[in-house]
Amino acid sequence: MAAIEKRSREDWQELDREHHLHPFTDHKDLHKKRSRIITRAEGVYIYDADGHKILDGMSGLWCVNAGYGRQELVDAAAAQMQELPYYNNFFQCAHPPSIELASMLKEVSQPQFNRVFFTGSGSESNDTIVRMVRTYWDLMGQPGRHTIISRDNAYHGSTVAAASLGGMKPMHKQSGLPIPGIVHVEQPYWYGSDHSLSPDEFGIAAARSIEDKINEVGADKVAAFIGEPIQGAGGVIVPPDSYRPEVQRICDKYGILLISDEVITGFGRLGEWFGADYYETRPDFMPFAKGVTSGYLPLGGVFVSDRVANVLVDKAGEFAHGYTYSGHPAACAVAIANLKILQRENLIERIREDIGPYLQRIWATLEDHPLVGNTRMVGLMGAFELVKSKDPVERFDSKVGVGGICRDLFIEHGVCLRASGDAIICAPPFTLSYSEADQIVEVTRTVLDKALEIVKP
Ligand code: PXG
Repeated sequence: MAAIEKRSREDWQELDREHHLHPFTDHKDLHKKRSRIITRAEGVYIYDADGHKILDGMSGLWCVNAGYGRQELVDAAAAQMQELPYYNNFFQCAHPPSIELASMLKEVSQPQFNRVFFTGSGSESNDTIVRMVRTYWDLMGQPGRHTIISRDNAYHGSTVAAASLGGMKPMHKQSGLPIPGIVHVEQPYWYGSDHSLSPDEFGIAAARSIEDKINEVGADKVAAFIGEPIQGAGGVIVPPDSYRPEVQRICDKYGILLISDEVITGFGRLGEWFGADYYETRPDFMPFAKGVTSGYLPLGGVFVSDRVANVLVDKAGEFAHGYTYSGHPAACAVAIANLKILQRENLIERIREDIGPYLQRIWATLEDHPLVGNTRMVGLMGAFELVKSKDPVERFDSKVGVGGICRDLFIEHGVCLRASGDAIICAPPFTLSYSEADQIVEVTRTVLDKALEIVKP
């Protein structure tokens, strides 16, 4: 029996406007336009309250990787809720779903990972890491080693520590962030540079900015470096090939812990289980969330390498940290069922060898459009950059809002993609068919033609 009353779209919009504060939203602006009310979903499509069918090219918020309407995930949640809807993992307790999931996660991750700490979200996972990293160095007898290096335009979540790790200036401005002991270096964004260096030279230089920061802060004070393998919310910033090996070399040289934020890239999006596998790095921590349950229930966590976990286990005594919903049984049961779907349907191989290369190929053809300056896609994680002119690259004035114009046109034409500034982002469910991939690219061409009419001088 549905718990939600059926109302008209207008009623929902009115109640929403009166009572609901949304995440990352300009409410004054929203109140003029009203919310789009999404009521149901199936496969790769979402449906709004007026019955419009929209291809969800963003997998919700980069999370519904197995697609919508998976009865198996619904059944897993319902069965677990009947058996044990809630119990915690505090005070020397555990339950089968959290134990089972922790051991499954060990199987799909790199060999240094034998333990996992559960949270409810990616933000909580990154907050957990800040505390674990600092505790680790305290226990190692180096209590001065508390500084974490991150990057400009990174996104690591919205809690106080996670937003501090992030490099989004507008977020920092709103609440006196970052907290002490978190510093930022440049992002590996070659297309956004002046192109005086080749991509590989630029990748090395961007990685060396980490080394410069280590020398500036003092190597004995730097605890860790955090980075998304590919920045997501920042606009799908794919680093040059030279970048990751150099980052690994620098972390190894100074003994700095490497954190690979896998909240978006984890569980197959790049055609490997994790971004660290794709880039062949050996992180000490991997925060995750989103795709672990395909978003059907909220769950996050942190893979903790033996290097750190053994010290915590042996020396920390009680590590005073945890959440009521750390390892929620229903969420863990859904995660287990979701991982089984990824394995049984070979969805990760499909991204690596089949639908990934297909969408990448047709996505790259968009570069012939006058508005498209640069396309990029790894696995099923891609973007293109809207530019005023291509050579030399000239950007639109931010007042034009070309990204927002395109995003609205996409919705009108039945496809949901996301704008990050003037980058248009695409991260569809792993079940995307060839014809659905064609639909994304065909609609994109229509949208770009219409946007060009609107923004051309
Ligand atoms: N790390 C990364 C790399 C993320 O992308 C988080 C941490 C935080 O996860 P939670 O579960 O606390 O939201 C994220 C989240 C967007 C968008 O518009 C991206 C995220 C969240 C909401 C919107 O691209 N990423």
